[in-house]
Amino acid sequence: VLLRNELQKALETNQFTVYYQPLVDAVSGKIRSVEALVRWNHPERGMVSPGDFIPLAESTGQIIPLGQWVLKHACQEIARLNENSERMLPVAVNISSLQFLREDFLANVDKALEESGLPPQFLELEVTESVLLDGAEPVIALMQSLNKRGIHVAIDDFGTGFSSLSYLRDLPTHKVKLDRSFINKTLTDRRTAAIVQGVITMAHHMDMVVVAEGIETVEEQNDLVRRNCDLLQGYRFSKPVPLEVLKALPDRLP
Ligand code: G
Ligand code: G
Ligand code: MN
Ligand code: NA
Repeated sequence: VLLRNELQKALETNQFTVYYQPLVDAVSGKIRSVEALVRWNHPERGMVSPGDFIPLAESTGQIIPLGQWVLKHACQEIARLNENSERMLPVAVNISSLQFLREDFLANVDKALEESGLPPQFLELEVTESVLLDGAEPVIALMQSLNKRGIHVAIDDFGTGFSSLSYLRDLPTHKVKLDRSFINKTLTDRRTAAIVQGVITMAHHMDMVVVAEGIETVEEQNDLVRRNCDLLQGYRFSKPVPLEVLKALPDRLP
């Protein structure tokens, strides 16, 4: 397959880069953390979105070296950013279920932290509910080990997988990210609004932080603030941007 070979070449010749998207405090608009999002800077096609190559990388296994590269690179860039700034930002890295469930994952996380000097409290991992496909026990054990190091795990795209309330109860996680497919329907669909409000209330009763993804308008922002959502992320505040642009963002958005 051409793309598979291209992906291999891209890994060997460093065609990937990491963009960062801020998460802001719902009340103050202050930037609280950033999410690392990989981009493929393809020699002919330009910036290729991960939606177009992550599924391929997952099917070929190339997600393992790619995911490890993103983890290492994001830790290094954010560690350096934090060294040279009074603003200390944690970085959240998306981890494929395949990568998360590998035996060497924890060792690779430790290595990325050690090599970069990023304190573990400044790393967060985002996993989706699909990580639970083969059972919750190994996932719970790994999250406990990560938590012991001070590394938090967030449930990404929450509500789109096979969300089970018992998973939400049993996983030692501190953050849920409501998928953007809910956020852009909250204003127009009562049933969506009920789910969003219900998840926020439930998560707060479990001492979890709730993030709304895909906030694009001030109306969506106001609605989620009114519903007591903790953190907001989306084009309304900033697109994912290169490190240089991130550096220049003001402390408060928009
Ligand atoms: O940045 P964008 O919205 O195009 O990302 C599309 C999808 O790719 C999202 O679901 C996002 O979680 C995923 N993604 C982005 N970067 C990474 C990464 O480094 N690793 C993994 N596993 N997924 C990523
Ligand atoms: O699955 P995950 O949540 O990691 O995906 C994040 C993806 O969502 C990224 O590809 C990012 O580019 C995209 N994204 C971030 N903010 C917005 C937004 O406000 N609107 C839309 N449509 N996409 C967004
Ligand atoms: Mn994510
Ligand atoms: Na998401």
